[in-house]
Amino acid sequence: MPKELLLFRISRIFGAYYEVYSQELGSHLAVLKGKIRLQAKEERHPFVVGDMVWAEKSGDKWMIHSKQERKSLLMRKSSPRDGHALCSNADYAIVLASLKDPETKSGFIDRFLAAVSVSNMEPMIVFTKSDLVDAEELESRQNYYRAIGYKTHAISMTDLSGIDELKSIIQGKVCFLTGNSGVGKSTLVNILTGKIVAPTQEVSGSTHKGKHTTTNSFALFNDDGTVIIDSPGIKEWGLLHLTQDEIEMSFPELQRARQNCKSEFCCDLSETCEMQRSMEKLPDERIKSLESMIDSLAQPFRTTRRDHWDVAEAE
Ligand SMILES: Nc1nc2c(ncn2[C@@H]2O[C@H](COP(=O)(O)OP(=O)(O)O)[C@@H](O)[C@H]2O)c(=O)[nH]1
Ligand SMILES: [Mg+2]
Repeated sequence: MPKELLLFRISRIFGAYYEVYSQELGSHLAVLKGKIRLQAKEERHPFVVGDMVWAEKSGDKWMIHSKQERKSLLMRKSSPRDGHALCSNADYAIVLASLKDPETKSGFIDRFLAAVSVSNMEPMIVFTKSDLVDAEELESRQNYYRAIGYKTHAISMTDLSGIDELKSIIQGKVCFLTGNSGVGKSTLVNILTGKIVAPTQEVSGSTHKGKHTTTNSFALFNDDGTVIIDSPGIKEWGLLHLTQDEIEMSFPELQRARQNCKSEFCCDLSETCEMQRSMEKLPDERIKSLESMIDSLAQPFRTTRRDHWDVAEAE
């Protein structure tokens, strides 16, 4: 008699072992069933955190039988051979950005937005540490991204301002969280899940950059159905999995212009070209980001450093 297959979400990956979760059954360790194990060997990213998998119980072991088609997949790629799937099936990809201690560079945010633009997730920019900057500066930064068309939000983990609103925005959604080290990601994850997930660390006083902290990607589950997927702090977001066209189209300003171009492959970048005019209207920092992203496609080794992953605290 065929065994019953039950649906789980992959919450963590430890080599050949998968921690899987379902609201009814809780967390379990599972391994891949023989056939799918062979298939997985062939695939570049056979399973990632966020994947929905069918599993069956065999004795006291859970065996993963198959995976559902992904709704979304977020990647980064820093060298031609080094693509990295960060998570799948998230509704929101949220970048945490702080204006101070440390300052998140706008180029990092733009790279995040480019990666998300091909992921089928909805991007959101959450400014952290609002207690450290004046309200006007924060408002103008938020307006800058809102005008382009992005969702933004501001929070402080010190006085908890903005936290309840953020909780209600993400309620019931699967949310991937990313950001440079030190922006407050671990603190936020603890607040959102009510669990002490990993000890946070002081920002190093001399450099105002975050010290290396915690972990690998993993998903946390709230009773209300909200899923938080935490990821290691990322220093630089490689985009080698995107084409130049995809990078340009990740700029909503340019995407709108493309729609007004005379033909699908117009963009002759002459004076009358809508794309050209839109590019000229981009603020300096957006232009710089765009150029840097496109340059890094041609010279991946020169312009992208290997991404920095936080070192596990336990080590
Ligand atoms: N002033 C202020 N400090 C914060 C805030 N959130 C986090 N921090 C501090 O920033 C440092 C880094 O936080 P952490 O959560 O470890 O950052 P992560 O590296 O992104 O996980 C810690 O010292 C936190 O106490 C905030 O909203 N305001
Ligand atoms: Mg952390």
